[in-house]
Amino acid sequence: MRQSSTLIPTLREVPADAEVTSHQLLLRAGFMRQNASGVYSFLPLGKRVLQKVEQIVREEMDRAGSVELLMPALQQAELWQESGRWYSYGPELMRMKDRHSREFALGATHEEVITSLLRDEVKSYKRLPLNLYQIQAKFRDEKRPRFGLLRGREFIMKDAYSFHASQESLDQVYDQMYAAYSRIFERCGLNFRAVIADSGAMGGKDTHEFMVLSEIGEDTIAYSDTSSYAANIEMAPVINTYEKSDVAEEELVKVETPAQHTIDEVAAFLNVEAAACIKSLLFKVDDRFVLVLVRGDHEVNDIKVKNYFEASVVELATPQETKEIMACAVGSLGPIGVSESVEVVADHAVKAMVNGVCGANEEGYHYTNVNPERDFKATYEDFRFIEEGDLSPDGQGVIKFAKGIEVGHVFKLGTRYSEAMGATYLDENGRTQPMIMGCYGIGVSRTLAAIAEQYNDEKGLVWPANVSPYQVHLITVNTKNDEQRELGEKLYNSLLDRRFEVLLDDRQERAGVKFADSDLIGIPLRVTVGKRASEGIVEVKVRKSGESFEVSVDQLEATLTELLSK
Ligand code: 9G3
Repeated sequence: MRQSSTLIPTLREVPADAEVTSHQLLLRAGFMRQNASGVYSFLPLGKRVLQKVEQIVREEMDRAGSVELLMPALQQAELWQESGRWYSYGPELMRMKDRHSREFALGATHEEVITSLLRDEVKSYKRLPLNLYQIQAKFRDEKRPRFGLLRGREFIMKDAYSFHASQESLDQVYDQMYAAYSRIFERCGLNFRAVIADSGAMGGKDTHEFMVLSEIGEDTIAYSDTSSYAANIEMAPVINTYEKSDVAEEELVKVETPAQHTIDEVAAFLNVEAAACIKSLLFKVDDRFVLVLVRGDHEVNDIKVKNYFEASVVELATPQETKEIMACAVGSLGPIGVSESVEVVADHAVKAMVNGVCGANEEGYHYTNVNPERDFKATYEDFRFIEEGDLSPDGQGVIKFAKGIEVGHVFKLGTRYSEAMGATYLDENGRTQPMIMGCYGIGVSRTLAAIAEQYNDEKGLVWPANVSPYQVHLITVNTKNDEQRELGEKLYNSLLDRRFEVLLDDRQERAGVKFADSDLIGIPLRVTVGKRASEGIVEVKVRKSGESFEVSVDQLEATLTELLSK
């Protein structure tokens, strides 16, 4: 491609509202432009990188036995009404009406569409398993689009769906897709971890997220410092190793704690550790209220609460609801004397507490010498967030945290959609069964941004060869000089003949501008045709290491091939 005839609008200055490196550089290097909040155009260089990532995804999906198809973005509301999700999703699901006022969703994901297709087209167990995928734009009306392509409202996703007549068959395909995902992210040059995840609203049990390690990642990964254990902090279980101390249980005492509300205030006021206090939070779990207790130095993990109650909505009770239900404000809540209508659950750590402190359910009062089982009843489970230093759930090493960008997510869905939508097959005994499903997503445009986030330096992007928009950036320093211009053209054509991917900078620009743009764009190898063109000598520069050396043109092709194979 000739730069004089393509569109690569590089910028000198850093765009104001771009907060993270990848967003800044993809804008400055002319890979993309924003159309609206969370909505982007991929300019020619960005489109070529997108194509490279998609090609890697296609090769690995085909190898894993997943077959490509293409479903519509326009999804009739009836399908989402059948699955129930028309009602359970809020403003994030983009909806519209057609000219006949019929309702549609803009595809945020395609479980409903693919399940209705299989329902119509597959009737016998002989046709299973099937594994189908697409690469397509998805629409999710994010409340706060941010970080460029990392959280957009229209983005490119590869989404695959598998259908099975048995759990074993699903387990097998799940493992094949898991392996394919590892190969995809390796080939993209990403430093990633597959982490045990929470399946959220999708139901089903096993699910893994593929996380690219990055300081700007929105997710927190809990990983073992000695084993391969890694989990999304949302679901990482905490091992119950608490031992009740044999200290004597003292008499319960009600004490005045005027205007002391937070754990830290109460602990300081009573001169005890936060770990000696019981933190009581009132949650609305679907349509009932639950008081959740954790030790004062721990945090309630609302995802664990949600999963324990198999609820669809778990939210902190509002101050108004708290007052109505507990007859006091948030800062004085406790488990003693709670009305029967409120279920009390507690994290395992609470059970091992002796002579603790808790709210008295009365403004300005707390109890001391609180002893679980003696003073209140509760159901004990794992309800807290795991913390750095906790034992790793696999029993090997201790937990450390890392931030991650989720680029992939694989689920064992089970029959949640096939039952809701009647996607059944006749098994070998002629009995009607719901298909067992898996689904597998990769954020393709998010992967592009994650690569840019991982591969850059102070001068700009530094693309790994596998996904770079071109392999070679060929620069003619002075296009007014006949020898340089002619050698540049000759090399351009001979490299194209040899199937190299070449971007030729044939612009009427100063050398400094050309080199600065080249550093910004980040193509792995640069060939400069300059002063020594008359001697048949060009300069080859490796973008990543900065090393450069002079090469005679008859050695150029071999040199480039050797450098690209590294
Ligand atoms: C929606 C909206 C947002 C959503 C969903 C639905 C996330 C939704 C989960 C998935 C599950 C898998 C197939 C590919 C892999 C991920 N956000 N999810 O279902 F209507 Cl607005 O998308 N789908």
